[in-house]
Amino acid sequence: MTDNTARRLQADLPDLQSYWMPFTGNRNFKKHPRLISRASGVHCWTHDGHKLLDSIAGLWCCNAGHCHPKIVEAIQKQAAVLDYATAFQMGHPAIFELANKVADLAPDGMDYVFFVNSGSEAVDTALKMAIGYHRLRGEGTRTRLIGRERGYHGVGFGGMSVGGMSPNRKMFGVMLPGVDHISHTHNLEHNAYTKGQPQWGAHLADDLERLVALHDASNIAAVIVEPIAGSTGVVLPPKGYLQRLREICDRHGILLIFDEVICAFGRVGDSFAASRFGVTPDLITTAKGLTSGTVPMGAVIAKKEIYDTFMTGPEGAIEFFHGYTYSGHPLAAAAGNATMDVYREEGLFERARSLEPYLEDGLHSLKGEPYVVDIRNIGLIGAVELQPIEGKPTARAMQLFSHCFDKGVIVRTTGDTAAFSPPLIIEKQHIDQIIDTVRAALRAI
Ligand code: PXG
Ligand code: PLP
Repeated sequence: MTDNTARRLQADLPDLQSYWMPFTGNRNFKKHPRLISRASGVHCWTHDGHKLLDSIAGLWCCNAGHCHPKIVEAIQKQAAVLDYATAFQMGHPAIFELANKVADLAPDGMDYVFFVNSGSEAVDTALKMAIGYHRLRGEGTRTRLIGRERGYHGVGFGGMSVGGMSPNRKMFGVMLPGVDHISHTHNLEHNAYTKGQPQWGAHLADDLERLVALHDASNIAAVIVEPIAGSTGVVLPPKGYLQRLREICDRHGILLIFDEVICAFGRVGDSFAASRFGVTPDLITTAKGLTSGTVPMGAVIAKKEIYDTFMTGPEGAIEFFHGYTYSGHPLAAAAGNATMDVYREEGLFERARSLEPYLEDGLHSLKGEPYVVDIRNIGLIGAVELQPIEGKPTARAMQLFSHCFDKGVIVRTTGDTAAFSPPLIIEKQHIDQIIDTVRAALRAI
């Protein structure tokens, strides 16, 4: 009997063999499985009954908390009434309703919503919209796409190409041609331990001018950035940075895309980071909190001018040759509608904003603990960056993860940074538990 079989029998696990797991060390995991079998509110439980405080809301997505009864009920009802309807030349009521709700939350003038099934699909969709928009306006040379170093825009060929995290790119060849990157804004020397947005770094937006000078604006379709970079370990925009990017884009006729897959729906104490920072992009990509993580769904929110530009040509003709079999799926639509209602009824965006100082104080109280080199936060997003173990990048953060997991708290690590993005229903006592557990872990590892 292998170790794995022994464990499985002991804990009544399924056979783990055939599942090729995403973004996972498969062989290691299958030797030491961690299966989540149940969740409720801010907690989840492993297959063998270990209770965990979920400090990352699943993966930045379960903003309304796990298994919210209203969302569960809406999905159950929808499944019994309409399981599927094609989105191509057809529709169903719930998806129109959801589009209106999302457009109502979006910044003024961003009135149109295109549904997809994930953040990666949202990004690839937005990039295609940007290129198509310029072509329809007679500027077909604008095909280049600009991303940012350390950016994460999902795993499709488009998102990976504009993305800037090298492990996600290095295996996969030449990617999309005509892509370039501006520099990232992470800088410990100037900005370590800043609460909220750093003061230093707005000028880094000027790196876009360098690429405009190199490629010429007439060849550039769009710039895509995460207003707050999440996956790379939480990087906040310096004060004035996003405004400056907006100005440069306007000056050169370049579309600005905000990838708000993690920032939207209350995570930053507002409906979108665009609203919180007072900068309106041309396109917003989102997913995750759109259904509070319950049913896969993403969306691209477009300015009226972009939608209107597509609404030309003979009536009856398809305007945008793009879409997915599951675009606007009824179960996702039902989940999305219920999620928007819960956010409003429970005032969860305001709740996130009001808890921000408490999380901020808790996180920054970890300054001076072993290995801590920086702490960053905004809304209900936090990060604690650790000094890597010499020659073993990521190992320190993995030790922290394992220690916290054993003590009942899930934290997310990326590189040597621990990230926090709890459900917006979190209470102060849970924040205390997260901070206490991380503090004890730092002293123990
Ligand atoms: N854009 C951004 C900004 C994201 O954060 C995606 C696109 C892709 O979404 P999908 O739904 O295709 O995964 C994301 C996803 C992490 C982590 O560790 C974050 C994400 C995915 C996996 C891990 O922080 N965000
Ligand atoms: N591959 C094949 C052979 C298909 O028929 C389809 C959709 O019909 C796809 C890929 C795309 O699948 P989806 O629409 O779910 O993205």
